[in-house]
Amino acid sequence: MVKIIGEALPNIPWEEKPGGCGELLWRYSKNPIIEKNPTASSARIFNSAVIPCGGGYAGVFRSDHKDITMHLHFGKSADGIKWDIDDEEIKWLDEDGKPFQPAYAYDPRLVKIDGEYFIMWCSAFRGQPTIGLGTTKDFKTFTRFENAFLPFNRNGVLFPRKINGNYVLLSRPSDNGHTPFGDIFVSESPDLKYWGKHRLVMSVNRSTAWQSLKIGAGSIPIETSEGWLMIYHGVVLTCNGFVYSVGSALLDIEIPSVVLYRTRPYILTPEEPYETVGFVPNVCFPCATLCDAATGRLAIYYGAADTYTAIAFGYINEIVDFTKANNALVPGDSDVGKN
Ligand code: BMA
Repeated sequence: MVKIIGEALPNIPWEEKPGGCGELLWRYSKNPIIEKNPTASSARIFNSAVIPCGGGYAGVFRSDHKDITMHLHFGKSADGIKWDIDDEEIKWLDEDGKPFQPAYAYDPRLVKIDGEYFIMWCSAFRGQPTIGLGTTKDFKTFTRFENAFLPFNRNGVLFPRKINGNYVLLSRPSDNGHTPFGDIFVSESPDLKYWGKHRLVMSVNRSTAWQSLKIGAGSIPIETSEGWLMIYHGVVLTCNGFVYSVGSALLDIEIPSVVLYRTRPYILTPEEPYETVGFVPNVCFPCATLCDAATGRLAIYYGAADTYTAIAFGYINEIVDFTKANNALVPGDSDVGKN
């Protein structure tokens, strides 16, 4: 039996698997949970992060404004489904307490470590994409750390605790455009400022087309007795453009650069109209999960077609079992990754 190291979340958003559904994951019947034009300034809210907070939920949302610029907005919810999202973007302060706004900000992730919330996002560093990192204790004052990473990088995802004394962050170095390559790496830091011990975690898998072009970490890894459960996205370039699907992997608990298992098939791929039709068709892009350690229920929050926010449900023990039973490592995955 898979043991989940985490907290109980009895009010997790949840629906049981519909009768007759043979899939590992099933979609919320009222998807999408965030429709087009959700606030006066926002054209589309998607690829966003949520976390339990104060008996309800807090979220940091990617809002593409009606002038098509990318911003982060704060939102709150009693049930994780109906969200009250600020119309104004999050106002950051730098570490000296002076206002600082990134030129653009997108694809946030959110984690709580030792009582403090940390936000990762894709940020502009002199106009080039890299990982932004910031913190808040109360979702009222937000402090942005000075350029945490060099360009070009995306999909920064912190583990939910230190490992062997250091903070650990997954990322996907790449280039400055809609990059045609990208593998997942891991970096360590004693203080969230100085990063090193960079290692390769996981490469694209060219024998499984859905993850053959680039891959990137999705939600915060979940600690289990079988390893860190990592939900990630994989991309294939078709004659009609990119298609973003979702896969799962298990990473070694003590040495997370070692991949123990990863799925050969995807576990979610664009199928529903809100995933296949939108601003960018054929995108399922996971950025967050909610997890009830008591029951193993998992709610995966994903951006759909760069237009909507949607939820898929599953059981962690079933996802772990599926990942093991449908494993396809590529050369290098099971190495420590430091060479
Ligand atoms: C990636 C990121 C995501 C987006 C995806 C599909 O490069 O920019 O934010 O969902 O492309 O457009």
